[in-house]
Amino acid sequence: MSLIRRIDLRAADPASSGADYRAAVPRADFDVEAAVPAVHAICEEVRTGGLDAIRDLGERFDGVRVDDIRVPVATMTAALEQLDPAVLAGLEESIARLRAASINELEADAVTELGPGATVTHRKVPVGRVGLYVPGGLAPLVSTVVMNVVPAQVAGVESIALSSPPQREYGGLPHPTILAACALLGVDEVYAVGGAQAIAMFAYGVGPCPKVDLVTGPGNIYVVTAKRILKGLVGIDSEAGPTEVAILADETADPVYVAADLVAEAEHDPLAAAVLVTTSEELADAVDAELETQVAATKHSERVRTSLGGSQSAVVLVRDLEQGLAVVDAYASEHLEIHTADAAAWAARVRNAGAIFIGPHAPTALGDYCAGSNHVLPTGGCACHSSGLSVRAFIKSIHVVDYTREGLAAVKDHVITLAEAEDLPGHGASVAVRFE
Ligand code: HSO
Repeated sequence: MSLIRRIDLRAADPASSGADYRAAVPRADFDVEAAVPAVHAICEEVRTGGLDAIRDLGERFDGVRVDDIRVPVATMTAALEQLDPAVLAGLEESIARLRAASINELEADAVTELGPGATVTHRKVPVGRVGLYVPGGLAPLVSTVVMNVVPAQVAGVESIALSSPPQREYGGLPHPTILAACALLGVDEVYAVGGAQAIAMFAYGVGPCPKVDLVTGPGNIYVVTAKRILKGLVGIDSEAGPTEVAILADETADPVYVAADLVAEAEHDPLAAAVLVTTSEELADAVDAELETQVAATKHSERVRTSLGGSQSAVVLVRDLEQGLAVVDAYASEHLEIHTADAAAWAARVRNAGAIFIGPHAPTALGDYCAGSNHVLPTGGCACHSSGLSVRAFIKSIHVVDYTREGLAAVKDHVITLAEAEDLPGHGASVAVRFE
């Protein structure tokens, strides 16, 4: 009996739709709507109870009451001084690569001359203040500090606050590696607040934390639900749920690599999804066998078993790579690896994925830390409409309209006619009056 279930789509109707394929490869139960009442209550508690409510909620959910939720800068500096030099070197490389790719992403203002004396500019302006969330959870995701902070800094955000859950074993502070990364990046406004209460703190502005304009970062179901509830009051990036990888592979793929990448994904979370879509039954069998060995040897074996054994993970057999492409496109995975001959050509045809990893030497773990891409990516199928975190998430544009009398004269009759068509004569009059 294999660790991961098998779904055979080779005989599926050639006219199968994206919806058919999405139904065939379901995701883990991550019911944000069901969590709304509980999370709404938490947000209300924070809104009405302020700092005391945050302390109470920390005690209830994180098992530690924190009096001073803002982490002293000296504590972060000390964490950086004590950081393992190898970890420091890794963080520096990760920051340098992401920063280089982020700088390259910056866009100039878009200026359009529409005629004499008629100019419209989309002026790119960074958000003023952001709240970045870094989960504690099953692992201290220090890399998530980098992935949130670097694009915000490159975008030119002036005020950056970061929050991460208080840890009982560290006296109510976030994990020291997370604090060290904040110090390394020059982020000095850090809060020991986790979960939905952190998002509510950012959105309402509570205690020492002034309200932010935008919240970004991944989190558990409470964090995601709080983002959904508070969206509008603050901007959000995407709703990042349980992490997932889809691997599209043919007979040229190396089963050892494929299995290792499935295990790496499953290591995150019992709800993580690891999906292999392949044209090769031989590869599927070899990956099954490899998983037996690798899962037994891996540190978080129980968690990996739960994830691989869950209904959200599967080995999917397809009749050809065209069908495989249709399946992975419908699935719209957070991470998509392509292990086929001509992997780059197949990658070029993908419409829906948070990030694509091409060929045998671009495992998802590279993107998690050091590729220069971002690892905060759309999950749960949201890659069909959303993008991963990037500089763009921290920049908005202002439409600047600069017309002279001559420029206005050229379109005044159209404005007046359109205003009349909408039965808004005052609009037309506001233009006509300038020419009387
Ligand atoms: N794979 C996670 C990010 C991460 N992995 C952090 C390791 N550390 C979501 O993309």
